[in-house]
Amino acid sequence: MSHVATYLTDLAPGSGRRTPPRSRLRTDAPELSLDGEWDFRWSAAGEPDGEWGTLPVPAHWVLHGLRDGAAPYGRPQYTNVQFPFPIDPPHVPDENPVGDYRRTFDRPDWDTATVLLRLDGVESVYRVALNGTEVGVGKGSRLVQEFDVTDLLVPGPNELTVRVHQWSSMSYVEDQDQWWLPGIFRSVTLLSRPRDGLDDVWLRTGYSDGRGSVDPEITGTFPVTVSIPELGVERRFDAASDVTTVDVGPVEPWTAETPRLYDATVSSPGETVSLRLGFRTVAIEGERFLVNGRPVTFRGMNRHETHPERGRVFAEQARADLLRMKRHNVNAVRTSHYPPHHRVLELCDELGFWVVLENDLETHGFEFVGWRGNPSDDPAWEDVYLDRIARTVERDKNHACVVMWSLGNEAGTGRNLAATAHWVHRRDPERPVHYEGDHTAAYTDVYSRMYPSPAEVAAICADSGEVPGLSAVETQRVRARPFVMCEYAHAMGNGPGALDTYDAQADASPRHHGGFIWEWRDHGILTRTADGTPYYAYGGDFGEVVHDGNFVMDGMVLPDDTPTPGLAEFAAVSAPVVVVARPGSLEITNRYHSVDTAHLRFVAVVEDDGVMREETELAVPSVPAGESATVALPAWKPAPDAETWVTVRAELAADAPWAARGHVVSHAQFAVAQPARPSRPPQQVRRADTAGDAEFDEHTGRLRRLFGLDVDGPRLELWRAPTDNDRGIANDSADRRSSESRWRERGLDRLVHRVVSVDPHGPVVRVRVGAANSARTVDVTYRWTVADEVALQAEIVPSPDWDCTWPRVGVRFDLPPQLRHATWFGTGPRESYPDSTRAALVGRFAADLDELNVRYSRPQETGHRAGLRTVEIGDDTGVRLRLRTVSGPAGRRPGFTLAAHTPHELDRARHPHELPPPTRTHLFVDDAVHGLGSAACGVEVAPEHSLWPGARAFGMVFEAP
Ligand code: IPT
Repeated sequence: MSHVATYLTDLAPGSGRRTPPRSRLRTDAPELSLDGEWDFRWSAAGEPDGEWGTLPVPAHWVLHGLRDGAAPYGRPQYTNVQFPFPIDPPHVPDENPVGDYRRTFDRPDWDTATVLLRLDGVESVYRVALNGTEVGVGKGSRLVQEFDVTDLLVPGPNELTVRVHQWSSMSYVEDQDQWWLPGIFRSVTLLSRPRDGLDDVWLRTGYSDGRGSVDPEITGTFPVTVSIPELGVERRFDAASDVTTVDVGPVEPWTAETPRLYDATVSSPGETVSLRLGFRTVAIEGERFLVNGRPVTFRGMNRHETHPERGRVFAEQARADLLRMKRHNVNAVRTSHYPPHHRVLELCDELGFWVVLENDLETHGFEFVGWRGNPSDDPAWEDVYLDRIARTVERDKNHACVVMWSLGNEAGTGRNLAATAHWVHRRDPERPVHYEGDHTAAYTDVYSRMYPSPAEVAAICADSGEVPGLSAVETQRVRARPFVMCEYAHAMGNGPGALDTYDAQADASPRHHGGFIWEWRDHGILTRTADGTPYYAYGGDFGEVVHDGNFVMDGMVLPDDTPTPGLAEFAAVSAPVVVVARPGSLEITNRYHSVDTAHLRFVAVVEDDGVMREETELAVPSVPAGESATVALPAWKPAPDAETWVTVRAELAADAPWAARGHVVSHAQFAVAQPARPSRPPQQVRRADTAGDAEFDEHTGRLRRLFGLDVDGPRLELWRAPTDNDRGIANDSADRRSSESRWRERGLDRLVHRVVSVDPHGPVVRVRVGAANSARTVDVTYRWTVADEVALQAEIVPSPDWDCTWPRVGVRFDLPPQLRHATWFGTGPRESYPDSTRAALVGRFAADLDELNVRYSRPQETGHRAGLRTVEIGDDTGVRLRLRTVSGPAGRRPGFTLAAHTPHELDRARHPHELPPPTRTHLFVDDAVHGLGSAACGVEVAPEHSLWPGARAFGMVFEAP
């Protein structure tokens, strides 16, 4: 006989006084919150028998004290696919942390038929007792569970205990890519269920031809009255058999763009519940996914519940995050990979998002054993699967925002998933079923892929030819369905690239309904080093036996809420209104689902060398959804001695709930003309004095002083601190190696330099660069002209045997560390890389070192700004150095990076706090850089954005301040 409680390993979905799942409703029936400080004791294995302390509910016990570096109750563990225990289903190790919770409450004075105890989320399995009598066992970490405790309550004080186990058989179906965070992490509430109350209410809404409808499904005591005061609707049903669909007359429809909600109430003799109704109809017609008869394109985010201090405990931060999404042109959310806190759905209804609501189900670790024993195809697990999907659908079925149900994530395939699909089809025929693991669309309604290459997307959207990996019949079947990318463009570290490629594909095909970026936020956990330095931890930082490192830091927003450049790129690419501006004309394409452009004003800004000349509001007629219009633009004259750029912005004409008037929704730019640049720098620049302004080392030919500054350089640099994408093996990689490993193999991280010759006339300095035990070389010639100005031309000739891309090709100058400020005319304000250029505009910008570089939780390449014209670099006393680039063939110009650390320093650090204190400011002038790609989980940098070795020449001119 095992000493382990059977509920830890059985395959029942729970037991005891569990009651059937139902909607989450706002009710006038009284409730008693049991949140707050509970008695708590803990054991790393076996029954806790020590002293009782306290712990708040809701909270994860492993996060308790962690922000101060303490860990009284164990530590979080991060794994992606791996199970952090032996794959021995349904068993779990004896080393299974247990938390005992205890609190008392006074029995409320309720005149009530039934009292329910509701637990909104407990990870992973728990047993509840009231006054010493067992109430039941709850399972399904992110699923609400109610228990009937009516006859266990006693007058006066009642003692409630909950024993929570970290691991159980259910851990095998909760293997999502996230931290393992045990504890009662959502609320606990006592609910009075009144006599003659409402057991469940579902007001299914519809919208067609300007009219709304409500199709009620009500269980409870009749008569029941449904009212929607704003629409003058009040319908009484005397019995369940009387309930019929109600035509509510003309309404404004609900969409993600027009989240119009109507307050409604449903009253029985003993209870009134309130709902907020959005009228909309979801349908699939052939290959099209429609809401209110119009196709939807998801420009979405995968959203986990994560907070650096609270973990998956809900925080009102969720609202700020959703507002941030709205401001970045995100119109959809996939609740990866479980139902979120119920407030999130209310917020999505209110703010407007298309939501794909996902079940709490993932068995990904079975992949490591060839899916042998996968619960998804084992009849013994069927009840667990059906129970989970029912609890998911029932709780949130009233939300207008939910337009699709997702059966789960990465759970292989099998009969239990097909059974859950059938269950959803029976229960809610309106909303389509999504599940990516159904690779042949055998039981789901949309065809979903994660991280497809653009080539695969093209094949799916084509009408002939093969779809990789599918038979002819399967190909036909998937092409007959709407296509979505439930995950694409992995936002880990610096990246992803090629967002514009994916966006263009979604635009081009009626079958393609867009996708969801992986993912919205980094999951970093705030903690401290032994010496008290705060930092955001990732996998491995808590001494886990197995872990997946910083794969949990793959969001568009950093743990401290900082939006990444990837998010700015997403916003630019995903603009609901596409603006194409060229001399004389402006073309506007409205990509909204249903709103016209009347809420936007279009503004043209004319700048000469980045200096504002004029700002004009353009007269643009309102463009209906799905249509385009072209309007004439004034003919602006180029400035005689400057670059003139016109930027057209589409901005909010009035405040919206998610952004203020003036918020830019879309932008476009064009150059009025590119006159030849004046050969002389602007007048205020002092002429260089050959003798004193530039001093070179006579042996190395390197600069020692420049305009009185201590400067060392140039030095050819081909290395960048690998990005997470550089480190990843792309799913379309031919040789299954990362860029980083190819680069390191060729020694790009350990180049050494040999001065070949220094000709003092110029000077002209020749240097040969190579790596240990490699015959590959790069010859660099630095041609200086110190006459009226200090000019450098760098010429680069690689030996012909290079066989891998280069991360960058440029030169580095080391400057005094006080030089921390840059003002430049070039692209900005944020960084850009060859496959992530859409957020960058040509203009004049200013930033200091901290703003110029992104503080990724794992340090890596950051901060390249392409197309530099001029930059002024200064310290607190003012500008100390000016540099202008020389335009090369086709007007191309080098880009720049200003950084406090070298690529080698960044490369060596696993966390920002491990970086050495800065000793120099490093200025890189790069003729070219390699793209970003999405290889951390996805595809390689596209060939046209890859940097291949070749001969190049580029120039720059230094000017005195
Ligand atoms: C995919 C998972 O669905 C998601 O949870 C996350 O792990 C993501 O990858 C990577 O961060 S699954 C992967 C095998 C493509």
